[in-house]
Amino acid sequence: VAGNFSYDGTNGPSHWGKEHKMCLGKYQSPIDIEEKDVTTMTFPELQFSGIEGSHKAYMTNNGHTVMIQSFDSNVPSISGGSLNGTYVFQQLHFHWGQNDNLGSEDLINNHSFSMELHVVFWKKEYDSYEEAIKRNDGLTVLGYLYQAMDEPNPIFESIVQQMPDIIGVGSNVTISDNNVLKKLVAPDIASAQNYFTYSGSLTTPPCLEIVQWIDFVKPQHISHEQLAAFRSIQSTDGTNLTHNFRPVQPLDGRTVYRNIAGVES
Ligand code: 1SD
Ligand code: ZN
Repeated sequence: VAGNFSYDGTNGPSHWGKEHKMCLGKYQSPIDIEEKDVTTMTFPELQFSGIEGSHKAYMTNNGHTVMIQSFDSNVPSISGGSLNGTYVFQQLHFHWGQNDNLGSEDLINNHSFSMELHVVFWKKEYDSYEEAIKRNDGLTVLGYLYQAMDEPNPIFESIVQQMPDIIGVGSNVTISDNNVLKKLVAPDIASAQNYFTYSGSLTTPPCLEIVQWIDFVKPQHISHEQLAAFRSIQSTDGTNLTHNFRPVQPLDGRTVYRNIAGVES
């Protein structure tokens, strides 16, 4: 069962392929992005809609990560960029490491960042997330990198403050800050067009190869203390979820593009 995977031991990443053959596929994520090897490209503008304004959101400990979902009628979506069509927000979640020197899933020039945020979207044309994951262009995930520093990042305030409420696997809490989604997802306008993009997979079983990855180049920050709160939640195997990143997978001939924003007319 997908629910049984973990990040160590006999259910760890090197064993996922036994039950989930796709985890052994050729177009897996994460990858190491080597800047010297990327192909520059000018894609149409990546567009965000339904991000401004507030969203009622709640967060869950699903045993593998801290996940945030929303049932608000104001549903975020994205289009443009390297995408063909409109993609609708499903959920966001985080990946982190046992210390501040690692934790991101994708690496840049073999450098790990301390944490990575994934914002998962499904292709609207397929009517639902469940249908979309059956299609090879079903999902797109936005990746945001965070480097640990001394200074706290105010966008994580409510999440960190409410983390004690989701220590147990399966527990959830309504997030007190109705702007949390907007703060996490809306990248500042200058950085939103500065991204790497490539075709890959879910980074967790069943590792479906259906994801257009869009990784923003410019890292943001989080404090050491804020990051420590993420490591305090429990995992499916009963221990603290101290780390939840998959090691990088072979690129195997795939092209990674970097968007170079065109001159506005
Ligand atoms: O790890 C997540 C997994 O929890 C689930 O959200 C899946 C999409 O449904 O995506 C993967 S990931 O590839 O975004 N890490
Ligand atoms: Zn993820």
